Amino acid sequence: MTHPKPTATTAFPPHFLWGAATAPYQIEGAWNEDGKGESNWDWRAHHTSQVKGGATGDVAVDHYHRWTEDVSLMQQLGLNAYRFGIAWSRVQPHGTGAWNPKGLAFYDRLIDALLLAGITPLITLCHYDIPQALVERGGWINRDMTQWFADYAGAMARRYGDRVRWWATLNEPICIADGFVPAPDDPKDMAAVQHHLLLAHGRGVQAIHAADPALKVGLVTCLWPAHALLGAGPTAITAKAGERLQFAGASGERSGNFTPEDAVEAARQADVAINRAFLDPIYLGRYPTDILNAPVQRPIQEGDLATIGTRPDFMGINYYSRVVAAPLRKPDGAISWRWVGPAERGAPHTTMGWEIYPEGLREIILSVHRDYGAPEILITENGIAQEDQVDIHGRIQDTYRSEYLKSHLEQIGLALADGAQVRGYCAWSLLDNLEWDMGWGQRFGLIYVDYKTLNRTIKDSGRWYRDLIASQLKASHD
Ligand code: IFM
Repeated sequence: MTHPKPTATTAFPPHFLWGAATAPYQIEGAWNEDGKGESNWDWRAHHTSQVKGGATGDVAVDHYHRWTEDVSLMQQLGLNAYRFGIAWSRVQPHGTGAWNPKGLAFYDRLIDALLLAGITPLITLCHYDIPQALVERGGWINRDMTQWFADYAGAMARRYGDRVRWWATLNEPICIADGFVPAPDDPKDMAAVQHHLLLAHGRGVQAIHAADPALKVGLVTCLWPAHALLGAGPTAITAKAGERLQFAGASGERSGNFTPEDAVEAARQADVAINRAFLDPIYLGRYPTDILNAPVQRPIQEGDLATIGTRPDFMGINYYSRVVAAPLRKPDGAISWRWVGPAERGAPHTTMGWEIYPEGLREIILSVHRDYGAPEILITENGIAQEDQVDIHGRIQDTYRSEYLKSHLEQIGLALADGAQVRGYCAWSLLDNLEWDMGWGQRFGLIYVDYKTLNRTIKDSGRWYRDLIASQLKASHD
């Protein structure tokens, strides 16, 4: 099997961060060790049947005990950056009140070892998990949560800010809102959660800057360029949200009960719901009109938008795919949208059911560059889940993963050439890990983990990434 050559088309800037990312619940394990409190994810795995196959993060991939080996693997990959999360319930078991010295010390040790290995640490403060004690007080539905989060963020910045410069407040608020509120089906609660997440982010930025204005703080969102589906089947044409329909004969032609303009409107709505609902308030200080006109109002109080609009120092983008939207008709005749997955369109996709669409990365980078004042950008996650096989020699020949990473890095190279301020890239993920409700079935790692023995093996894609990093760093020093 041949792997792509370890070169991306463009030379990346000299101080580019070449990293990999993880999240605490997905890798740490030790769910109740050394004074750690229960998190919402511990509770979910223990008390519901929502996680596939009854999987839990009780042991996860045992990073809590194997972190020295994992740092050494990062060195073997030649990473100069590592994005990881702090499990809030490990450092402050109840989310307010007493701190847990052993939990705090764990991250001290990890940070110090990373620095010693020449690896820049990037911290995420909330990668979905929060202390269960806070869920019992209403979680993200409760406005007080925004202050509890800010207090936690400030404390972490005071503790680790002497050694860690890059801070992400929340990972993917859309997923936190969709999956983790106690009453996810209640639109009023959902509106409150979405607003409180943004407010928590804004207060978090302020708390971290109060600890040290030199720290770089941002929000991590999962951005999906939204395209309109025009027609049916594998040959269906797609158009970008907001794009004028320029192709011959498209405008005005009907597909079923819908016109192409209806499809473009569907894509515009998808773009608002997935991307702009989070980015507009932060970068423009206002919610999109669709959200302000929605039947269920967000509980916005005076001053909230100014807080949410506190300009972050960077934008963290997780990129996996695009959304292709088709129009739906609401009972009142208005258009709404539905996601048309790649399987339905016959497009290539991963085992997550996500279309492989590297061009969307350049598109989304350039659209945020244009629409939000050329922010500094970190690609905080990008990767592919596939069914990796270990061959008889113990090797994982995951050419598809190297190809995936290469094709996406090429798009970053093109965006850089167009002037975008991309500062770094983190592959998702360093290690195979627990994919939330999907359990153990989705392997995203550069490093294979045998879930029985917990042994780690660098996959061929990890070696490919290592060679790419080495050649890029060499080129930038020559
Ligand atoms: O595993 C997740 C990660 O925790 C958040 N971003 C998407 C990844 C793949 O689903």
